[in-house]
Amino acid sequence: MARSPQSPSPDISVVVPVFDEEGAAPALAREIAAAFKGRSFEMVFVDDASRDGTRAALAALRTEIPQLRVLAHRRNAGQSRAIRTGVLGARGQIVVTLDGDGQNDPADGPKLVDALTAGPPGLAMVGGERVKRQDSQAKKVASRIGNGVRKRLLKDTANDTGCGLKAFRREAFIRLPYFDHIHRYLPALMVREGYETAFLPVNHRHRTTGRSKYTNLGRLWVSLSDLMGVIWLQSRARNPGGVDEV
Ligand SMILES: Nc1nc2c(ncn2[C@@H]2O[C@H](COP(=O)(O)OP(=O)(O)O)[C@@H](O)[C@H]2O)c(=O)[nH]1
Ligand SMILES: [Mg+2]
Repeated sequence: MARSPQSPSPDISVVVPVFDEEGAAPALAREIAAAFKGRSFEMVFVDDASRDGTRAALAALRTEIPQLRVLAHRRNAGQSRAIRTGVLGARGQIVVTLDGDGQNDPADGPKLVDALTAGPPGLAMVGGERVKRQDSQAKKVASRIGNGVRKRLLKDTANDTGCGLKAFRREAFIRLPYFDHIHRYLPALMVREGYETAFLPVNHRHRTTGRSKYTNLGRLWVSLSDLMGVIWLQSRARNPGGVDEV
C-alpha cells in the first residue's frame, strides 16, 4: 500500500535513529509494528548515512510494513540530529523514540504513550528507565556515575537519561534548542521550558548484532561540555508560570 501525502496523520510517530544497524533494524521494525498494532501510528527510521546495508534493508520492508517511512541523512550527523530529523518529519502529535539496535523493547512504547496521554496537561514527556541494564560492567558503571553527576547538577529528577526509549509531545520537543547529544538532556530542557516530565521502568536487552557507537571516554569528554552548556541554559531561563489571555 503506497502512502499518499494526503493520508490522515497518525496519532503516534515512532522515531528510530540508525547508524550501521543492518542486522537489527528489520527485526526491530517488525517488533514495532506488532507492539503498536491496533493504534494509529507510523514509524520513521532515520538512517544517518550508514556504511552498511541498513538503508536498503529498511527500504525493502516498506511493502511488508506500510507504516514504515525511511528518512536518510546524506552525511553522518549523529544520534541527536537523527532523532531531530525524525521528529521534524513526524506526522504524529506524540513521538516515541527508541534505539535502532534492538536494546530497547518496543513492547514498552505503548505503555509510555498511555502514561503520557493520561497525565496532566503540562506533562510533555515520559522517559524510560532501564531497570536491568544488559550492557558491559564498564558501561553500567560509567552510566551510573554520569547519571548521578548530571542529576545532581541539573536537578532533573531523571535516573537514566541515556535510555533511548521516550515518549513526548512533538510540539514540546521542537521548542527545545538543538545541540549534538541533546537527547541525554531532554528532561532538564523540558522542565526549563515549563513542562513536566515523568519516568517509568522499562525492559532492556543485550545488543545481539552490530557494534556500540560510543566509548566511555568519548562520552565523558562531550558530557563535560554539554553539562556546562545545559547549566548555562538553565541559568538563563525565565518562566512566566503560564500565560493568561485577558
Ligand atoms: N543516527 C545515528 N544513530 C546513531 C549514531 N550513533 C549511534 N546511533 C544509534 O543510537 C542508538 C544507541 O547507540 P549504541 O551504539 O547502541 O549505544 P549504546 O547502547 O550506549 O552502546 C542506536 O540505535 C544507534 O544506531 C549516529 O551517529 N547516528
Ligand atoms: Mg545500544
